[in-house]
Amino acid sequence: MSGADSGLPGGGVQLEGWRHVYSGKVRDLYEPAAAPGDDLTSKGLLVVASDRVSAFDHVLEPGIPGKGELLTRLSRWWFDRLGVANHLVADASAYPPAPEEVAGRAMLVRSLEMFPIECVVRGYLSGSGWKEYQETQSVCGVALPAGLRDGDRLPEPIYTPAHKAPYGEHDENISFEKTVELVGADDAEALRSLSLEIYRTAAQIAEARGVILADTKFEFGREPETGEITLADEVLTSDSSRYWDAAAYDSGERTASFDKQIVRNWLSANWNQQGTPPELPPAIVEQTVARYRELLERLTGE
Ligand code: Q0Z
Repeated sequence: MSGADSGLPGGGVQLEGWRHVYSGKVRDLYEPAAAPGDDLTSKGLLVVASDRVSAFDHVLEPGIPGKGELLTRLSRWWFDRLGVANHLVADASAYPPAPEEVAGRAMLVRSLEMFPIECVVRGYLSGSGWKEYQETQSVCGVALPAGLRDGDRLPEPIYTPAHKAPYGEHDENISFEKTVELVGADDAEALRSLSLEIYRTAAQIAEARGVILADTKFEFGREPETGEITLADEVLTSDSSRYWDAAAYDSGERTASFDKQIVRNWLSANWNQQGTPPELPPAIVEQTVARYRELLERLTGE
């Protein structure tokens, strides 16, 4: 998406009452457009999920209509079920209203002191975990049994943190010991045990609905007033997680994730990964929306 399309570099749009702070590849972050030092509004942020989709490090054209709303609904559904402190603001009355154009894909959240760690948990070997395993028979310093294949279930879920890289750079897998250096032993241990606990809870809920949660990434922050470690960002969406259909998995399929796999497959077949990626054809866009919708329906029954 270009600045000319949206009015802001990075894809965000201008929202009345809010100031654009930052855009990731697919989401935009805003703060209340109040005078600095305004006590009521200085503690909240608006996280807006767009319909943008990225693959192979490019944001693609066109977007996936409804993606932002489907993923926001999924995040909220999970936050409600996890039983851990999270960053959602319950009473929004002190804040500017979320504008109509982002209603349904915006979350009003408390501003936390974020930890610089992506808290990844893997129950299955896939993606960068599979890559690292083939080279070292371990992932992020966690030793694994020999002979595992791509897509295999792990003996037990493992915590494989990554160091958050600046925008545009790749996160780097790190050892648990490195997270101790970054945030101290107490917080490093708390982040690991919270992450494993939330993964187990979520994987069990998904499994009961015929969905495998292969892996996922959490982000945590500290509540400035209480010091409480708090689950933040989006949670357990198909952008932050790898979900598989359990029936397909059991019949030997190892790659049909509930996300933009259709987009990746089409791009692999139609682009040599040089220069600007081609526009996605309407059929690919439609199949991808349907896949995101099916995941939401399978999990939530909505
Ligand atoms: C999340 C991100 C983007 C959305 C900052 N509760 C919080 N407190 C402080 N910071 C954050 C949060 Cl969620 C925070 N991100 C990642 C980027 C849109 C979220 F462009 N960055």
